[in-house]
Amino acid sequence: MTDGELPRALLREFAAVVGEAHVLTGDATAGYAVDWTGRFRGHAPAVLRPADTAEVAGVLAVCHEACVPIVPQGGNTGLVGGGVPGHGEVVLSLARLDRLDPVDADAGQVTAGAGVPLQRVAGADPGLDLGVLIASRDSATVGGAVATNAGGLRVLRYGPMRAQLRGVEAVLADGTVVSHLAGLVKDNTGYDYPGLLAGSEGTLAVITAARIQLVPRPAGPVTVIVGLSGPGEVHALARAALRTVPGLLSAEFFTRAGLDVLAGHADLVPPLRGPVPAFLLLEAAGLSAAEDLAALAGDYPVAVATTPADRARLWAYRERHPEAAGFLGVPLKLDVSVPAAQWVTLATGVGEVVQAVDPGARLIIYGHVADGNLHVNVVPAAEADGRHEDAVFGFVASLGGSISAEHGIGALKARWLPLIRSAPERALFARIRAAFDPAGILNPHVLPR
Ligand code: 2HG
Ligand code: ZN
Repeated sequence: MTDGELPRALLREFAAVVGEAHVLTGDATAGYAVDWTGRFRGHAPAVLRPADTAEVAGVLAVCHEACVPIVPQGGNTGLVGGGVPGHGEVVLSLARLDRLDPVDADAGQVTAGAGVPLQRVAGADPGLDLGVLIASRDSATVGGAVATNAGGLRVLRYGPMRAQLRGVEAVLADGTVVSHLAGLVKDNTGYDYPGLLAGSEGTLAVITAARIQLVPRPAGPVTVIVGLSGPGEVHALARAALRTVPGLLSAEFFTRAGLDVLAGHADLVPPLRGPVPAFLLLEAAGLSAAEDLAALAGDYPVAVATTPADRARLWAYRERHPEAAGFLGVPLKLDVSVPAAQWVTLATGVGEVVQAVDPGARLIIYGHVADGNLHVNVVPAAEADGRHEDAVFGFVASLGGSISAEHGIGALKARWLPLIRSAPERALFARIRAAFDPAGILNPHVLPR
């Protein structure tokens, strides 16, 4: 099915499952058909807003029967067009699956509906926290974070979303519900399908709930921003922090270029005086955090924050970077990673690589240095016809890296997957996908089929 209207009979079947008020058509679908950067725009003949797992199952049974492709959508904060109906798919919004169970204090776990925003999970227990911290946590949802295996600002300490998962409930393409939510820490009873669904980008099943292992809330966190000469010093200091700061939670990087844009458009006064080319934000918790970070920063210029308000002020420099390129135009957001030993080559070389194919392009780089992860935000001057991706992804592949560190393949990167995944690997992906979704109705245009 492509762009156009759905048969009235089908809309009536959907309404019988979710209620007429939750079958949106026409103008009401607009906000669900575009991503927040404005780069990915589509059209949804309908947006369906089920209230619970049974209604999701009912919707999928109808879609399966009628061969109607769907795009599952959570908070719509994705960056690779994976949640946008780019080919006229029906949008299945999981926003109303927002039940958060009481925290299981014995296990330190919680079961959350797919539509629960991550920030609600993080605040569920005063002594516990969610190990995954991302800037879009107020809107990004549990289902989306699992489906994309979200990473973010504390991966060096707690791992990505997959590492927090102790189980999932999901609806298969034909409407069958599978559920494994007991939260057992040890449970070797067959295939780990929750782990497989993490990062599957809505292509294998629709996640309706997740069982999440919470982590102890970090005690007395200290945040510093250190001023450095460039990627070489950033990388060296971050590696030193990994070795010498036991309570390290984050090691984040940004440059003068992004900061200048934020200073001009978002009224952020630079954190350090003087012409500082590169910045390393470190956060650590625990009794010796302040001393450990001070010893590490040595004679470099540094800003230190210990109160929640001051820490939030320092974090804003990093967390507002995803907006920076948007002030200059519609950005391409290329999220790549390389082995640790190649990160400096990537961070210092990527500017030239982009200039070679688009001399007028504006570039802002930042990211999660300890994970080998760089966010390359490009505001193209030349046509965005794939040349920027060709250049950046080709460079990354030559360094042994990945074309998606944490945002997924989505629609944006599908054609470049062969750069880093072999033909036998892709054939295996296709067989797994066909086993889960033989009719090909689940997010058919993300990840190559
Ligand atoms: C971040 O680390 C997010 O801030 C978004 O992954 C990155 O917008 C981006 O390119
Ligand atoms: Zn990131």
